[in-house]
Formats: sequence, C-alpha cells, structure tokens
Amino acid sequence: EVRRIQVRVVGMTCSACTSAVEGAISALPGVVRASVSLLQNKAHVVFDPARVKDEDIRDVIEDVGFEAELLP
Ligand code: 9UX
Repeated sequence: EVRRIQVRVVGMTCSACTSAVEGAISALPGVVRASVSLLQNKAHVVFDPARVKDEDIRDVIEDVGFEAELLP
C-alpha cells in the first residue's frame, strides 16, 4: 500500500533546486517516486507510509533549504 501526497515548496528558483529537492526526497527510505515542479512550486511524492511519514518528507525539503507545507 502506498500513499501519494503533494507538498508546496516555496523558494525554488532554478532546475538545480528542483533536482536537489527530488534527490533528497528520493533518498528517504520508503519513497517510491518523487517529482518536483518548479513552475507549480509543488512536489508529488509516492511512498510507503509504514517506512516514512509525510512529516519526514516535509522536514527533508526544509533541510535542503526551502519552506515546505503538506497540502491536503
Ligand atoms: Mo537554484 Mo542555485 O534556485 O544555488 S539557485 S540551486
């Protein structure tokens, strides 16, 4: 069973930013897929909720240096 979430990511200005965010999310255990849109300021993440929590995904985005907000 996987969960899909969207996260608002504030402050990305170039495609290296989106790559950094994608890489950091993808490195978390339990993440199946991560894609980040620069134009939409949004990350789509598919993950196994038994292995990683949505708060962990938000936190790793903030660790890379961007403001992140889990979307409903
Ligand atoms: Mo992007 Mo660079 O917005 O240091 S500017 S990675």
